Amino acid sequence: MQKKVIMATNNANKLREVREILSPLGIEVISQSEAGIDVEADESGTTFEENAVIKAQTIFDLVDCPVIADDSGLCVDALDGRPGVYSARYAPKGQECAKLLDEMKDIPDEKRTARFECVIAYISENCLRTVSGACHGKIGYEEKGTNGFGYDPVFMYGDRTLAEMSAEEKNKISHRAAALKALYDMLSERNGE
Ligand code: ITT
Repeated sequence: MQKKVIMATNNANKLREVREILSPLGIEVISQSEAGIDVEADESGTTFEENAVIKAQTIFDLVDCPVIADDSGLCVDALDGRPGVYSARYAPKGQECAKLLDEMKDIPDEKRTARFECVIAYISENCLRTVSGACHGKIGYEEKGTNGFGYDPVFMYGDRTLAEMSAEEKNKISHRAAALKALYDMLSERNGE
């Protein structure tokens, strides 16, 4: 894997987590804003994979460096996989957990299963790859914890929410960590071919 990549995102929390995971592996992650790019890709896809590729391609067309993009979201079984690819648009920022808890107020414990999914797209001059990762848990009954972002305060992993975990703990078990590990493994193998 190249030692420097640009990350196509406007989400500072994602950027932070990707850096926390990739820096110890010797990979420098430059944000699109640090690269001087101020664009918002049109996330018109209906799958995480489509949107991850759209975001990465939009930035790759403007730079001379490998690009990664993360498309991710929360899929709740009792809601037939919603909010899924629409997780960022489900409610105004900061209100997503309250809205989800309200929508799930009558759902019994055994039906509160959910998963975070993440697809990472990687594009370089001669390569376009996607990898995915998931993190399985349950939706709790109240917001707990102040770490993380998005739906972390209501996503139970064991007996704690992701927002109650340290960054280090979350980065061992998260959907994003799993996808990035798959990416690193795949690109390391490819370099060794
Ligand atoms: P970019 O497209 O600029 O990367 P975004 O926030 O719009 O940023 P997505 O379209 O992929 O990104 O939407 C992902 C949403 O899913 C995100 O805004 C959160 O609401 C939720 N999400 C994804 N990963 C999460 C995580 O680790 N913890 C909590 N919520 C998460």
